[in-house]
Amino acid sequence: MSSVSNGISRERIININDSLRISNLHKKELNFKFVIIGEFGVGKTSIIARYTEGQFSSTYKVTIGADFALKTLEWDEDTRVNLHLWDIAGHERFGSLTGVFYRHAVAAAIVFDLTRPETFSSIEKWLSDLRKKVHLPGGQNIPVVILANKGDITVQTVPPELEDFCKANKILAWFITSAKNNLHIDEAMIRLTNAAIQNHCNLQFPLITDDIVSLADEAPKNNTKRNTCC
Ligand SMILES: Nc1nc2c(ncn2[C@@H]2O[C@H](COP(=O)(O)OP(=O)(O)OP(=O)(O)O)[C@@H](O)[C@H]2O)c(=O)[nH]1
Ligand SMILES: [Mg+2]
Repeated sequence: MSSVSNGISRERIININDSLRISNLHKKELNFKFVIIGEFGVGKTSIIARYTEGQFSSTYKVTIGADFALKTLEWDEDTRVNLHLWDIAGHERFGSLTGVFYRHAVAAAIVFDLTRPETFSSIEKWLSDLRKKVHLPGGQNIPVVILANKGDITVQTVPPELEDFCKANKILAWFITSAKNNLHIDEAMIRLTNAAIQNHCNLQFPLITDDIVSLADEAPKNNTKRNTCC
């Protein structure tokens, strides 16, 4: 029997890897498309890069059209969740394309920049565009969180109207985030994922195969507590 430096045999490691591979094969996979929207320069791309790659760059590279990133979450023993994160350009010249980019989205994060008050004012415009152009298969609005980004720069106070805006518009939750300091991004994504799983379970979304995004199998709301798949 061959052995490796810590005394565990190579065969045993291969067996453990095989067991993991087999148990992974039995996992139910849920694929959710989330769209990340908001004015240019608020930090959408940076939030996604932080969440998916654990990186931050202070260089601003404008997103053209839309970009895409994948984050896989080992949600529980039986469920893997693949988040298809669509990074939608904030510049107005791409506004006419949003309907195409929103297609099949089951949740959204609207981002504004705490250091640029005008980006908070534009949240209403982004929300109304979203609610006009995308719905859940049952016709309901998709769940939305608001991210008050660049919380590392300013004293962490949000516009006083934010709370009322969220109540009036049935926003799931808001978070002060920082792509630079990795603040509350995981929490926000978990909140959205919980809502997506809950909706998926209630509505029994069909499997979508004509797009990169598919919604498979069956699946339940809370803060950062994880819902289990049904
Ligand atoms: N200090 C700080 N800077 C940030 C943060 N998030 C983004 N930035 C900076 O803000 C600038 C714009 O960030 P992006 O992520 O490119 O903004 P965007 O929303 O994707 O912009 P568009 O692609 O044009 O829609 C970059 O220089 C980032 O480094 C943050 O949390 N804190
Ligand atoms: Mg961008």
